[in-house]
Amino acid sequence: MSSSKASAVTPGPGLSRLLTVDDSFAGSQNFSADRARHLCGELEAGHIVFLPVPPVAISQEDRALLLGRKQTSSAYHKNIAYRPAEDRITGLDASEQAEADSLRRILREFSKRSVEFLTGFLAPYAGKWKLDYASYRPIEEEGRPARLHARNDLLHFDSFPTRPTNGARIFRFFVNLNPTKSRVWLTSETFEAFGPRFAHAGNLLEKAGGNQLTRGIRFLARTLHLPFSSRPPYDEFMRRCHNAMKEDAAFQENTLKNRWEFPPHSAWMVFTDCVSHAVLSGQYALEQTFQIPQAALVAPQKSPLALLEKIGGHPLTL
Ligand SMILES: O=C(O)CCC(=O)C(=O)O
Ligand SMILES: [Fe+2]
Repeated sequence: MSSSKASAVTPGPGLSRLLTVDDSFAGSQNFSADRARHLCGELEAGHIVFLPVPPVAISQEDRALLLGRKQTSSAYHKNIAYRPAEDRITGLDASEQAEADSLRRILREFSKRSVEFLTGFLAPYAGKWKLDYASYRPIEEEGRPARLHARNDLLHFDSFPTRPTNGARIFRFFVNLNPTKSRVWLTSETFEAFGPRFAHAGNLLEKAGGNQLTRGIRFLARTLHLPFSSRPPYDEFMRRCHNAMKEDAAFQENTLKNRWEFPPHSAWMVFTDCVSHAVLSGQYALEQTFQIPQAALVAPQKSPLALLEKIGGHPLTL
């Protein structure tokens, strides 16, 4: 990287690296087009961009409100999601409605500031992304009970069961709000290193793509502009891959891993569809998700969609 303000740690081929950018808080006027493109390329290849100083301001008052919630809301067990398109929050219990307005305001502002920052920082994506949900994550992740497929302490690539991306990529921006504790992640091999192996094993790609008949029906439906309500084969594959990874105890145990600690007040961003990741511990984080379409990528040929279509030899989107 040409900028003196970034450094990379290289843990090994096929594994995600960490790139530290320590002048991001200075404002997006600092980011040249070359630099933004370079960062997009690193992210798309499965690396983590780490910002020791978060570029998104959150006032002391709002921080206190978010951190104070846990003590006041004993019935609280879930993440809170914010849907920017509807300006709506979900995940609150009936007893928590009194806090709904201030939470919505805080998440709306976080979402807006994340977009403003990333518009300059990752300019190639600006305006082309689909703004997905933001979330507040107030629960301690260590020992958090969850169904196997919902466990985030097991390595996985992200796939949204209810929001298929149809080949667009899942990009996430996190801020650790915890005043004293790091958020701890594991990462392993990237999708490029590991996905194709997985696609071959267990005929996962075959199963996701359907047989020739389903492919034929899908083609016909598309040609005739008929609605065909199946999950796109790409999302079907990514979902199956996500589940299979979590079900595979030997993989979880034996795969090469790197451990990352994101300290209090730091931020990081990652394409979670190609960085195999697990969160081991940490409490109180904010997160904003974006779907980045193929057309906005700087290296679309390296996207999980392109890699899978090359292996499968047929389109995986609808
Ligand atoms: O909350 C985190 O740190 C990451 C959890 C995760 O893997 C996810 O939300 O998909
Ligand atoms: Fe995840």
